[in-house]
Amino acid sequence: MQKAALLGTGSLIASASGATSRLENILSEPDNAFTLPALPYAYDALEPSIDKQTMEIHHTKHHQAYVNNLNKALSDLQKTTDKNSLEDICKNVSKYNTAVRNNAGGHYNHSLFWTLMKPAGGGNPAGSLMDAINSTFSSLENFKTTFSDKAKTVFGSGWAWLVVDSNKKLSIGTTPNQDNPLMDISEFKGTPVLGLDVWEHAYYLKYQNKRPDYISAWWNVVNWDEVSRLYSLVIK
Ligand code: MN3
Repeated sequence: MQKAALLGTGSLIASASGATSRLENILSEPDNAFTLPALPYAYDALEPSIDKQTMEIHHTKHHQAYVNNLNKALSDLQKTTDKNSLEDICKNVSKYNTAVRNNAGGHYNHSLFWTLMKPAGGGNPAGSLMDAINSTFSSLENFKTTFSDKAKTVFGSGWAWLVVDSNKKLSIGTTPNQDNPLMDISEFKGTPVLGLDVWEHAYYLKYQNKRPDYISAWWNVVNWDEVSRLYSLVIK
């Protein structure tokens, strides 16, 4: 029964190497019809850190709604000659209305978020990212504590981020709602390499009001390989 149910959602699940899962493919998708990217793992793959029901609702309902509402908001603008990528829209979001801002952010943030997790994740980053974390934050433990503290204190809904800033330095910050550090309107700017969704919809079914417990458990599913890969792309 479990297996049949999983197979039934097969179209939403691609292999980790699937082209649709790569963030850069999603970022360069033209704006005439954004689509929900496949999850690179099954809905129950991040158990027990993140439960199956939360993952399924988060992906098929919340993320799908951002995609649908972004397409609707862009078609309402009737800019039929524009084929801006998701990255272009985020970087120039001040030229758009609130519906585009909220839903382009929602689509970008979640597309990134799924790729930053994997079953049996956690552990340590490798190579140049680990060196940069050590030199910027003294140690991985200190980095995780600082990042977690930022995530815990986001008031209401929002995201915590590790970005590479304009000086190619690592920096930790937060954004409200579905804003992100790529956006020209954001006070906190940079290219995200790690992001954590601290909206209640990301954790409430399992953790209720205990956001710190969700954050602690999330470190066990962080996909450091992908964070390191994104970091390498930004600093090269
Ligand atoms: Mn979310």
